[in-house]
Amino acid sequence: MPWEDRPKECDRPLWRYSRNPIVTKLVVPKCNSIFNSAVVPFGDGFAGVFRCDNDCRQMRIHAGFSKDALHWEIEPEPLTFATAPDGLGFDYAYDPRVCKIDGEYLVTWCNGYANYPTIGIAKTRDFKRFDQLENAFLPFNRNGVLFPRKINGMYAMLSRPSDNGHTPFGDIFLSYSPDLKFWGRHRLVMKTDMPWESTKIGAGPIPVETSEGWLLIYHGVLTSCSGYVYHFGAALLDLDDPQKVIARGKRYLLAPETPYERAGDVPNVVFPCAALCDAATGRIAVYYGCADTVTGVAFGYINEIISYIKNN
Ligand code: BMA
Repeated sequence: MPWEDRPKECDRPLWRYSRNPIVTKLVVPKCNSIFNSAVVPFGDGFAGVFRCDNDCRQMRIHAGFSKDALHWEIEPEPLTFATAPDGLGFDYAYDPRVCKIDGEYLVTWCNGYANYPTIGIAKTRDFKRFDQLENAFLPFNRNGVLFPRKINGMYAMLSRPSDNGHTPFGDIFLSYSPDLKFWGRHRLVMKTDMPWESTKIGAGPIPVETSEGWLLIYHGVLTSCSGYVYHFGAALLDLDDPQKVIARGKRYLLAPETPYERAGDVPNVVFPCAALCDAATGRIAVYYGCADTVTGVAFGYINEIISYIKNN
């Protein structure tokens, strides 16, 4: 996985790659912006699903491939589905996550159905052919994030019930499914809390399984005089019952700071959607959208993030 050591002057739990942004609109023709995107290890390299808004400002998702997870080749055309449940529309797609589970890759995203946002799901083995499954929930919902293994025999997904607009509220909920088709046993996990996350929160990358619990990195939004400000924070959830929050950081992990996070189509946004981890070294690389325009990556150590959550 990609890596860069912590710069000497940095005393934070995450630090940005010095060559951010790693993906810009130049990789895809007729593109407006590439951000809020998900990557996973694949074969002897990496694959991903990228949010590419086109120059009609339609929101689409595209597959991509990379040898080093920093330089990406992204398919020029949006991904399409080889099969889809009858009657399931596909008006728009954004903010994908990719989860490897039982040898398959499951993609979740904010899926426009009847022009309302909800959680779409598709599966792929090769990032070429995608088969769409049923939407997980009724509208309105966003930020559907699967756990990377079944929990007590069930698929588990975090999500953020919302509205049809820019949603001035939102907490993280957990739902279970025996078959990826029918979802239920919906439970609250976390509500908004500290000022940096006081407007709404939503799950980010696929949770990382650690000996201390599931490490959940999530986005938290503050409403400022000039609009929303997106940060990321972290919490630890119980391994067997992720509805239980073991610890939650009161301080944010990362806030918009650099010019590419401060300025863009939507200023002051850092929006995490994926993480690559190396168990041997404890390293994590978090992929995040910057100002709804480009994609960046930040590095850290999982044990330091866990200590940061517990100590703050
Ligand atoms: C959210 C989503 C994200 C976006 C963010 C900031 O509601 O639409 O895709 O990054 O707003 O604009």
